[in-house]
Amino acid sequence: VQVHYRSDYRPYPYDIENVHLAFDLAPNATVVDTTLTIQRKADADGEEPLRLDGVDLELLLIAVDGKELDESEYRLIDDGLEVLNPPARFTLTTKVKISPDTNTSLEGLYLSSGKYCTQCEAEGFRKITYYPDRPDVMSTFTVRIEADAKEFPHLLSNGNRIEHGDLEDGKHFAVWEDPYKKPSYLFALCAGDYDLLTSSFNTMTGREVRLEIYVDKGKLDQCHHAMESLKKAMKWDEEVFGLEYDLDIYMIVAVGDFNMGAMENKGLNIFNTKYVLASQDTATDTDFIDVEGVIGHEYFHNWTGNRVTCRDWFQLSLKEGLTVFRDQEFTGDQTDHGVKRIEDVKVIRSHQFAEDAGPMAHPIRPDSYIEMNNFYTVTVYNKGAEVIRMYQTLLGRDGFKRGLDVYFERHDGQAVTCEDFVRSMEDANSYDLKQFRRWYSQAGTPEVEVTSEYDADKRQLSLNFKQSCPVTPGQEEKEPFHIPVKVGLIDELGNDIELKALPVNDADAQVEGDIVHLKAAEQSVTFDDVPEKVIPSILRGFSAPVKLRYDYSLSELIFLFAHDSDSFNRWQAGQELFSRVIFDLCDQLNSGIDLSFDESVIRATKNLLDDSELDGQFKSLALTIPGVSTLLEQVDTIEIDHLIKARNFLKRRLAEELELDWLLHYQTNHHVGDFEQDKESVAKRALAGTCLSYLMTLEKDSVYQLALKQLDNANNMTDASTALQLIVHSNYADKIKVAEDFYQKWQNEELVVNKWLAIMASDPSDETIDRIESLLDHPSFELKNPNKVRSLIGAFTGANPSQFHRADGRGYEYLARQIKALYAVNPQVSARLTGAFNRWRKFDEGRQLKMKQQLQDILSMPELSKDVYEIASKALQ
Ligand code: B3K
Ligand code: ZN
Repeated sequence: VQVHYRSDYRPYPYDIENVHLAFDLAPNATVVDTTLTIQRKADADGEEPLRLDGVDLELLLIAVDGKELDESEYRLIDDGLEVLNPPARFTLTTKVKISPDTNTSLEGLYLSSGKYCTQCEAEGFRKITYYPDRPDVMSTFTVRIEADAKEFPHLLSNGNRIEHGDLEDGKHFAVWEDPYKKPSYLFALCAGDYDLLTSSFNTMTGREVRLEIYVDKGKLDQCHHAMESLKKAMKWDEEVFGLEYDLDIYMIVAVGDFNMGAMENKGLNIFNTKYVLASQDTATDTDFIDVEGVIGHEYFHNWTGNRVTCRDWFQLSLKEGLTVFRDQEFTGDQTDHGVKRIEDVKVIRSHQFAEDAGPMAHPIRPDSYIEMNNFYTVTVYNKGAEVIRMYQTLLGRDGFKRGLDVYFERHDGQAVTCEDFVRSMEDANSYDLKQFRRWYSQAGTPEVEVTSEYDADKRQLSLNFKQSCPVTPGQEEKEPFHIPVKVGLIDELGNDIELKALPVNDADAQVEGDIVHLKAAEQSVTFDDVPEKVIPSILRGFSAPVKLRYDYSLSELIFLFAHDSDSFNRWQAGQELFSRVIFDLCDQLNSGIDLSFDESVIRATKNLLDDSELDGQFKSLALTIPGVSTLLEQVDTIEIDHLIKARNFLKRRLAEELELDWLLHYQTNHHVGDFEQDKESVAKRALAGTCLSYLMTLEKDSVYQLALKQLDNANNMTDASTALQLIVHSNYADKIKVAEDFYQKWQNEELVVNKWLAIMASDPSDETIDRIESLLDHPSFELKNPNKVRSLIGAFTGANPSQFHRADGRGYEYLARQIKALYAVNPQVSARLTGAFNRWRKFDEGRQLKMKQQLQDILSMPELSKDVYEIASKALQ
């Protein structure tokens, strides 16, 4: 296998001045005619052949300046071709044949329910034609599409449609021209018979942009939220960042078969239906927010990704980290920043920390890869967004904005690097980011240990910080990071006291406002004028993606849970409280003693539940016990059965002790009657759901009846799916009948069926494996469809720890079988599934052996895709 290294970067020796593509669409024999105007760069070596990428293409013709080449003039090589002795300036024509119908990888040009679409990022364009398929080769594209007029009335590509008309034999054509230079990964083509929703947006300079959303027939009524979201995103980017859309048309096409969420192709986004379609009946409140977020994300890419793109794929976080940060801020502005922050940090703690501590650990700017698609990770995306957020913390909102302005001024129309971004931030603010750059080069989650000392005579409190970062693959030694730690000091009454940091000589150890700039491996700061009993609140707002350790007493945590003015740390205190109880319970299970925990935890929970000042959404988050994957990242090794048992014990005890409270809050928040989707109604549904989930652990018939009633009477998918999940995941005797009825009712709504599959797969009961075995043959399931695979198999591995980690190994066997069935069909999705084994070393010996065996089996498969090979082989290293 070939490993690609960041340090090997060399510019492409040619400019491609423009690209003409002509598609004659046919399921098994699409013909692509390509004409490239090519100019050798002044400093390039003329002896070198011209290299083009190409995969799974049947070459029908190749010509230079109109003259067909004979076999001595070019050479087919692995994954490409070379033109030997090319002139300094010429046009290259190729004609290739491809087969969209048999393309199950969903990369390149493929068919999804009878409609053509493309996915080119990262390296899918080479499955369409011969081309230098790398992001630093930018060109203007003209695209002609020809197809049957009845079957494919809409023929779409990037930019503006400049021509269209009818042809013989019932065919028609359209020609599209994109005036902006772009890399091949942003190319898109769609052809099919869709329903179309149109609208328009007036930009800040008064231009009218036509907005179009194309969906499967019959789904038009589920597109309005996406359209509104798009307009909000366009407006938001103008208002917050002064960024205006640049074409006269913006199109979104929704497809049911898609490897990820969506794709930001210039002027023609292609979306997974999951992030477009939403209606009260079929989508949950979370789905609505996710649709808005992903629509925003892809729209924001038009500037951060498309206008300024990446020089090479190692720089992926340049566009993804920045764009995730932008979509997080957008969603925060539309909803609630405190709640949004907690949701985002949950992803970091449960998924990114796991990745950073496992065999796939890589810096946000990786140094090498085997398959680029494996590096669209929570590290590149979400930790990347945390790094961008830290700029804003260090430089302030204005400073960050100034840095972005310089970035766009300097690099609009270019393919650049993370280093170019850092320099823009530095230059715009005259701020030294030398040490900060280590966030780009070092993998692993830094650990920050803090102790405090109080000097009663001087009334001074010192915080002593120690930072370290664990070893990660290929990185033995780590240098200290520049970590902005936001702190507060809370007095006995729960109020923040004013921070007066003592000046220090060491310029590296400064405190600015409430930010401690941690730069050395060990560092102390002292605050003056501090009353005796203050409690430090550290890493407020999760100001850096690190693991913080501070030895709070139980009562201090409870105090913070009740009083911290920083809503993130208030939530965090509760999470730490619950975690601590769970790990204590694990110890008790290990020593075989009766389980118990401090009563004060119950009171703290009740106080939070009863706090009438608090927003319901926040309450719901604060009352949710950390999930198993988050808990796993807090310890080195774990007896998983004990962990799950301890977690269930805590939840049930809280349910028993506070039964009437949960019930009361369920009743006041659960709403029957007209459906509203304002912030307050959404919050109430969330809190009611949390209360009901506690009550369900009581296994009482009266509670089952409540859940059944909620399901039967629901006029929205949030209430319905919450109730269904609680019933299916309980021991209610008739649960399977309930599940079947739900399926019958929704069998024609694919996205709802996917929720149903995920609920079935995440049922913690022992029968689940048998059930999901048979679901593989159920009409609702289709191995070729990534959404189905994620719903059934992804939910099993990701949301069903007790069954996936069954001691008998059947969970591991099940997963391995699916990977083996899928790797040749869809390499990307099967590689994702394989990642579920990444943390195998954390488990007991028996489970370790079983997971390891499955990984070895997978590696021994014939013609294993390099996607799966990379994940499995790294896991075993
Ligand atoms: N840029 C795409 C992701 C492409 C993934 C390729 N395997 C979607 C996004 O981040 O907006
Ligand atoms: Zn993105």
